Amino acid sequence: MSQPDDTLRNEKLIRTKEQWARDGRLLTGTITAKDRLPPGQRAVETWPVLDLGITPTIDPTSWRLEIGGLVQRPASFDLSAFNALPQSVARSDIHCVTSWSRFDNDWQGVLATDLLADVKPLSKARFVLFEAYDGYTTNLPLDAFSQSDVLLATHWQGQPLSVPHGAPVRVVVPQHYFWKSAKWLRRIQFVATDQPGFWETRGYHNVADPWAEQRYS
Ligand SMILES: Nc1nc2c(c(=O)[nH]1)N[C@H]1C(S)=C(S)[C@@H](COP(=O)(O)O)O[C@H]1N2
Ligand SMILES: [Mo]
Repeated sequence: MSQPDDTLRNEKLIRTKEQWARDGRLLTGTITAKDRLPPGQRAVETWPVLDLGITPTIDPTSWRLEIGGLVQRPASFDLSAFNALPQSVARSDIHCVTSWSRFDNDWQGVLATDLLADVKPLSKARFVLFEAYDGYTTNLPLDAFSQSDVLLATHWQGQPLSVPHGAPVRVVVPQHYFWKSAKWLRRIQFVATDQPGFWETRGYHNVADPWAEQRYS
């Protein structure tokens, strides 16, 4: 075995690295955005508006949220009945399939778990379909809708949701791409068989896990 030839060592590079170690270079002591960004995403500060281009006009007095299908207690909430459900806050990140993510959104509204306790899905119910006032639809397994961070939101960062972002009530499903989070929510149907929604029938992934980069089917 031959000895390493010390004269070939890059002394300059070694000195530089030793200096970096003394300086603590690249140590920031902070968790970087990268740890919170799913693959292919970039963080944004502003909150973009994305939809089909139709912003429905919703009269608050005639607004209803219909809960139907495979539930023990179907419901038609008007705004005051909806607001009488238990209120919660939850902080989460938004991941949009168009590659932006927005961290630390403070939502207020009704947790999906609290709604489920009220309407009591039957054991046959396996999926939920969301229908919105602009005609948009999207679908989720009941298991995904039952996560503790899912809510029907009325407020964002302490303020009532704006109409372009889905007022009076939108869905927020943080662990999925944001197209699963229906704005201007009108109806939730509990069903036994999955039924792909607007984007799910147009080439988008049915599951939509951003960490697995399930953008397209
Ligand atoms: N009712 C309704 N909900 C919707 C949509 C829509 O067109 N109509 N677009 C979806 C898509 S593709 C995205 S990315 C998010 C955008 O929500 P934002 O405009 O509040 O950012 O809403 C989702 N929910
Ligand atoms: Mo989207």
